[in-house]
Amino acid sequence: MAVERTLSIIKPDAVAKNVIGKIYSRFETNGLKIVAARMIHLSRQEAEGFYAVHKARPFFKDLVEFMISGPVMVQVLEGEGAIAKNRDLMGATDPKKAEAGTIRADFADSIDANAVHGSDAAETAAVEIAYFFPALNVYSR
Ligand code: RTP
Ligand code: MG
Repeated sequence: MAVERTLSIIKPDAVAKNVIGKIYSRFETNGLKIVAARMIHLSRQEAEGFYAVHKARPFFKDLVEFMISGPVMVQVLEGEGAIAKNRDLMGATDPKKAEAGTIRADFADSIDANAVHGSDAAETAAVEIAYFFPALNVYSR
């Protein structure tokens, strides 16, 4: 399997719960390396731009409000099959439907406050990584 990069965000609910380290540990023990990271409090414009694909959806306004409700931790994860692997570790969008042992099953409260974001395909991963990290600030290792 090819080595890939994916964009991960630890959302405001999980940052507020003080579980950044616990979530990082899941990445590390499952072969995903953190090759870039920064904490940021998104502006409304940044959150709307990031989730622009969902602009027409009924949950868009609530999603943006939630994403700007506090700081988030943004990281690039690198590893074999990183995009699908991160999605597997995250679990289903709705934590009630997420498999036991996944990040969302263990740390998320609701479909709105669901602890983490992960890119869903190679194309979106490339766009999302570029959205937050200039190439020089990603450290392949
Ligand atoms: P994410 O983009 O945050 O990683 O989540 P995802 O791929 O699992 O889900 P996606 O369909 O991309 O939706 C983005 C976020 O919008 C909220 N959402 N609410 N009420 C609803 O039906 C609904 N559907 C989606 C979730 O917070 C989801 O993470
Ligand atoms: Mg998504």
